[in-house]
Amino acid sequence: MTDKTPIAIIGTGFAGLGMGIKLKEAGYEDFVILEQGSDVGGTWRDNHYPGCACDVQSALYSFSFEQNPNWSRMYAQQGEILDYLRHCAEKYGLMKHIRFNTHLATAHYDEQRNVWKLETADSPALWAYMQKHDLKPGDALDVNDPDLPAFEAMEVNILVSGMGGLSTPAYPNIQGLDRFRGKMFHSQDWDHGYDLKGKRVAVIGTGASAIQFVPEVAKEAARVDLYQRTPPWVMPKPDRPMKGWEQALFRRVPAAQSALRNAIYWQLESRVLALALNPRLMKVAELEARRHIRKQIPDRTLRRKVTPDYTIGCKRILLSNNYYPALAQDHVDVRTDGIQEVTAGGVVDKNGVEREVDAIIFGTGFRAQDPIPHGMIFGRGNRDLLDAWRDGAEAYKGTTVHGFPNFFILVGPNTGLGHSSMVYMIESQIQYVMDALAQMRQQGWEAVDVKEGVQADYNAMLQAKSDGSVWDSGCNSWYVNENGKNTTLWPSFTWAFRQQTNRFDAQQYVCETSASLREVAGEAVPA
Ligand code: N01
Repeated sequence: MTDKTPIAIIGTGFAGLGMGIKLKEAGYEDFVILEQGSDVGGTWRDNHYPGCACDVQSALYSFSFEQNPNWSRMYAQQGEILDYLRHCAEKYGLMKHIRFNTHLATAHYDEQRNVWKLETADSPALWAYMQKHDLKPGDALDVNDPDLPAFEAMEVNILVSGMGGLSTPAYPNIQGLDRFRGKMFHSQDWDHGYDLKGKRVAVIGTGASAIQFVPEVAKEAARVDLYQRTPPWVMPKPDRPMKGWEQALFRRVPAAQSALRNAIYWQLESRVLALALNPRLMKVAELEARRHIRKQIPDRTLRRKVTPDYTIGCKRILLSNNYYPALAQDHVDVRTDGIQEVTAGGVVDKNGVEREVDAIIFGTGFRAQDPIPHGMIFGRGNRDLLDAWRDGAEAYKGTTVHGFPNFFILVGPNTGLGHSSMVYMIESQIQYVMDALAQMRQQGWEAVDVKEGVQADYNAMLQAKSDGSVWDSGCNSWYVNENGKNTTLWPSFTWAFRQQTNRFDAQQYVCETSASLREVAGEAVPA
């Protein structure tokens, strides 16, 4: 690897921007960030539904090296987090590296030349094409279709994915959805131009997104039918505006904000004792969640409907002070009979009762099990990453995948968290990638590919750790795949992940120099 290693990063969320910032800090200038949108921000740009906010305290849900003394609340709302990310991109000089409106269509690893060959498309043109052909994000593209917008080619040595694990919306497979003549949209594609005032609205899903937007929809709509398949456990959200004197203190004494950050970190981290090590301890949290229901919902029938029957923590624990009060209103109904079909004008439940609605909003989450679309990333032997992941996504330290050299996945398999800040995990992974790049440069390695057995052993260890944890306690969640394999969550303390990723462990990789690569290609190697 030379000093001028061309690197491509995909995405400008916390992961992509954080990676760019650390590259610049280390003196790398020759890198590009591909961004399919026209602004930075990743999930915090794409999710802008009413009520969208973070459920991790902002003092922790932010870069350790760029603390923000001006957070207006303990838990910032979407707009403020997006502004923070814009500020980071500007402050650290990343804007000139970002190619906006550029969608990565395919990435093929060229084994002979040790480069990733990328094809990108102009995203507005591509989205117009997808709309015309009724394709959804994540659907495979027919590269032979002459209608498909032209792709541009580029080559890089290192490819870093900052695409995130929860970016492709999941739509329910309900009969008749295509017949519906009213308005339909997913929480991630909120149509702010659609006026909900006085409308009859069906909401499908009761996850982290829905519990934030349902209270806002209920303020406007004439009626809300909330179709709940599984109730979530919801705890009180200890949110409040930050006080003027606190912000002034954080500005003048940054160590005070670091102290708050540390306190939050260790408080959240202590939950791992129950989540991962001894789920019986979750009873304490369950008692608090039950108290929350009793306090906020007077009606016994509704209380019963919203009370889960699985161990708290098995699915993500949600935080809200206004979700239950929203459900307790007369014009909001929690429907638990399931959906049989959708008609042109409404939703039919499994008892055959049809309820007319003007709009259906999907709070049905994301395709967490296939976070990277099929047909996008091709490693050695032209193998599609999703084929390598047929039995469930897996990586080594959540970051590298055997057969996909020089490809690093931020927010990769088993790096997700149910209890703390993803920014902490992202920073850990970035440190690992930076050390990999430094060692590649020092040693003259052109390709690093994690050994197959190393990846297998690592994943066996992860699954063993997940067994017996709360995530393994029998509920249905996006954390595990249909075979019960934990493909998404880091099943331990986050500081343990940081220890693992502190240094790039080259001995676990096949590291190739140009000479050995040329040998592989059958070329004569000069003495
Ligand atoms: O999605 P979800 P989300 N028929 O997958 C239901 C992050 N996040 O967008 O539980 C009927 O949690 C499904 O039902 P069930 C966070 O990591 C973070 O809400 O599968 N219902 C469930 O109720 C979160 O975990 C923040 O039975 C169907 C819901 O849809 C992740 O994003 C804020 C259905 C999906 O819930 C995803 O959250 C928001 C069907 N066919 C989100 N299919 C922060 O604050 C699905 N459902 C950081």
